[in-house]
Amino acid sequence: MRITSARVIVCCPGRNLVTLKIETDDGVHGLGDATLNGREIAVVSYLENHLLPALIGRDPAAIEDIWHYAYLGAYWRRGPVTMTAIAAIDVALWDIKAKVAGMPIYQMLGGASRHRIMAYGHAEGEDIAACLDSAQGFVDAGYDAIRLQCGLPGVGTTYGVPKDGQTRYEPADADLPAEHVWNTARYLNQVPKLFEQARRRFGDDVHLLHDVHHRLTPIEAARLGRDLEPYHLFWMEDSVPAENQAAFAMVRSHTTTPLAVGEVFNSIHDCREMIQSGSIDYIRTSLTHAGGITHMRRIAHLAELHHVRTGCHGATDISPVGLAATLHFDTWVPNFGIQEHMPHDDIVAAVFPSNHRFEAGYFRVDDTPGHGVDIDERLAADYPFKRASLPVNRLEDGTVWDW
Ligand code: KDG
Ligand code: MG
Repeated sequence: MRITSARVIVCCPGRNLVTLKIETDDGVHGLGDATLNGREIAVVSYLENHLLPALIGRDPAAIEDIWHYAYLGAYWRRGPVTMTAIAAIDVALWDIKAKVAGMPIYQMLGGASRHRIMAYGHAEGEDIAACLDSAQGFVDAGYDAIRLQCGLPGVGTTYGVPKDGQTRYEPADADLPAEHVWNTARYLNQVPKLFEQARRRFGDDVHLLHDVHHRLTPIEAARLGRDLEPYHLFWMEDSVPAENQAAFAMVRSHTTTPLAVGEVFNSIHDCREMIQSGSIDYIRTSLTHAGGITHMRRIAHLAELHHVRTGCHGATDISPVGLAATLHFDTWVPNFGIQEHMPHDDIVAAVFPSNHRFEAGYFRVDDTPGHGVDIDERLAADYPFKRASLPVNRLEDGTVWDW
């Protein structure tokens, strides 16, 4: 079997999504997710100009060889653009291999370790009361895990909180970056109150999560972790920017609140030190941004040695193709922790037909051979690319800050 064509499909059914389609002379095709939110066209160019021409004529079954050909062959290693492009090829090739074998991808990986996948939903609100009301909807729907994000008094919109008058905060829709304002002191005072009230209202049986979104210094994160200890969080995510992996050891030394990190990582080298030093509890790398199934397996195996569990990134910038591949990974991976869930709009689901099921806070993976998601190219063509930027944060004095 040989690869006869490899092309990128960019569409914007409410948000930009980039899909790689690899076709073979046997008529089997595979799809991979190549979406890098806010930097989509950089990956398209990397694929079209550098990687795809070299795929034509190759054996699609040689996944490991093609992975290393793309990774080592660039000379310039790692980085989100490179690793998203490689991930798209990798997932498309796993899709082809599993279709040829007549199996769902999780069977190719070693079979199911679980029959359902626990996911957490996003509760959000402009203030604590609104956030708790939003969380109530998830409790009533049967979710066992909920992420809570709320606005700060006197501070405009912030990550994870809907913009004025809107019902949700995603996707980013500004042509050029919107600017948000950030106030660490108010945040550090507000978040423990949110979780105190959440525990009082929902009791101890629901898992509660929070995303700091990289906005604290290590000692501030240590304080927040300590202040949250009475409320037994499932995790505190991205508490500090992680370019300095040693910062996590410092946070860890001060608190028993479990730590999660990794959605912006793109290789095992970005998390090796913090995994090996026992500084984190959950690794959140995504297949879409960290080299596909082939590389995520390596990260998961390293994590397993150090009691670190997975918690794959699953915001709506992971397309239904990326999400489906992740669900197969989650079904197989022995050290699974949790899966993030943000529902895609109906129109996205129409462009990417799939039979994977989501009910009452749990995914159940469908057994269609491959990863089980296709693309309706004619419908996708009705939604052309639209530039959209993630926001930028500034402190109240104008200093640019982590968003
Ligand atoms: O593209 C950026 C989003 O994926 C990110 O902001 C979402 O932090 C996020 C999360 O935990 O889902
Ligand atoms: Mg996050």
